[in-house]
Amino acid sequence: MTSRRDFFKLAGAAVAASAVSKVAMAALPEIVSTNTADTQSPLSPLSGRPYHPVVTLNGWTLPWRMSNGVKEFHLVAEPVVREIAPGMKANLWGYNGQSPGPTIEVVEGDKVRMYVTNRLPEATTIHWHGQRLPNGMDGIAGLTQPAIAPGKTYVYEFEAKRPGTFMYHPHADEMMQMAMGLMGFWVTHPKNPKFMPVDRDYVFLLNSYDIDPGSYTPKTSTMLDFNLWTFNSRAFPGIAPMVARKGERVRIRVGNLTMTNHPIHLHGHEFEVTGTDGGWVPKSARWPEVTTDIAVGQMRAIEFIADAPGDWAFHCHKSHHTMNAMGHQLPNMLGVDQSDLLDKITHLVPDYMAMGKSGSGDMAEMAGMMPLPENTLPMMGGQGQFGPIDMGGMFTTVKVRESLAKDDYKDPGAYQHPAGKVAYELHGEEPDIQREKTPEPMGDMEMNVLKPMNHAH
Ligand SMILES: [Cu+2]
Repeated sequence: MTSRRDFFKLAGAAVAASAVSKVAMAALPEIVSTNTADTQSPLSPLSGRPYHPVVTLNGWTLPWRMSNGVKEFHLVAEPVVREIAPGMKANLWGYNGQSPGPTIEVVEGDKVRMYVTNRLPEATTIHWHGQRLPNGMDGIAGLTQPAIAPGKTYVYEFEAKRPGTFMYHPHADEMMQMAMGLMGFWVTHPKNPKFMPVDRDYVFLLNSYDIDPGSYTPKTSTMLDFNLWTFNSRAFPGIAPMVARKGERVRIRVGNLTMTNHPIHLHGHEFEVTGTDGGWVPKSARWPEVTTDIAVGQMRAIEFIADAPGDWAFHCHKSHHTMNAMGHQLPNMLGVDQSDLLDKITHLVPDYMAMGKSGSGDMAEMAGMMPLPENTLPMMGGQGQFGPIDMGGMFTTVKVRESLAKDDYKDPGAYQHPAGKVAYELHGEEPDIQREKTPEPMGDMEMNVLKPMNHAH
């Protein structure tokens, strides 16, 4: 396995060149940043209390230093280039090289010091969403602190009192700064490492952007009409799968920082909501689900036993959220015969393809064949072992395998289905079905009942 160090580029040179004074920076924790959107291995604690680290989907955890019993982290708010999926990059604002920023992991009772350096062109703050802390550490520009001007570094100090699932984001020019991707995940592990143990603990944020096909920078005044729906600023097919060995207990923690709710749906398993913004849900209060709605500003932790091997879809159930930018302004061409039109257009645009007559699935097949504007993802893309996958946006898979090492988070490839366990094409005759009339029709209406022959009555 590649060591985490390989992923980090130390940004010392960049610090000296920035508006931040070198002398002031000398006493701060080194700035660790990354330039990859890949899921990085969990960061096992080297000091402090033990815990089972989380894995950030297409993200990473920020290392810290201990200073007189205080865990110190250094977040740098700055413009970044984020690969949304292969073939598309976005100019976003993030922390330490990526958007979202790195995940912060601490333990209940830890004393925490957060250094926040602003390399954005405008003032910012960080709000530690959901935390119990002194009011003056809550990060609301104007209300609880002065805004952090460009080039300045502020310090937040508090004790991580409550174990659970949190987020961080600016509370200064929020509409702009969150639409540009300034956000990150925060996990406070319980002091007792045996409390609610799981084998795999995945975390990610739901985010959305409005980036016109062919452009790189989000439109930040959009209220509802976002066109890119992402898990941790990645769109399918750019989102890594979440993997588990058969029988493992898996937790997935999701925070929603978009402007709408997302019913998140897992195939092939039932899960329980075990945690919310407010803390852990007692066993007696949990109920089984296969879809849970996550409202704006909420966090949900779901848990299940990964007992069914396979490549199981995991996605937002709003179908427009599993589709990329190109799909949102198409007319419905179902049943429209375009052959006449095609003749005429081909004279003008030789590459023109008439699409949509029998649905829009052909968009997925054409992905890669059809010329798209530069820096634009097809509306749906991704290739499965049986063909194109008609999905984009908030879609990935949970891959459950019979054997997998404890610390193995790599994509194990496509699931090898047992013989006879895949839906198959019918060849030859239709199954023998007897059509029989109900003896007493209701009024004038006659009802036909389909009755399989081999069914006992
Ligand atoms: Cu959604």
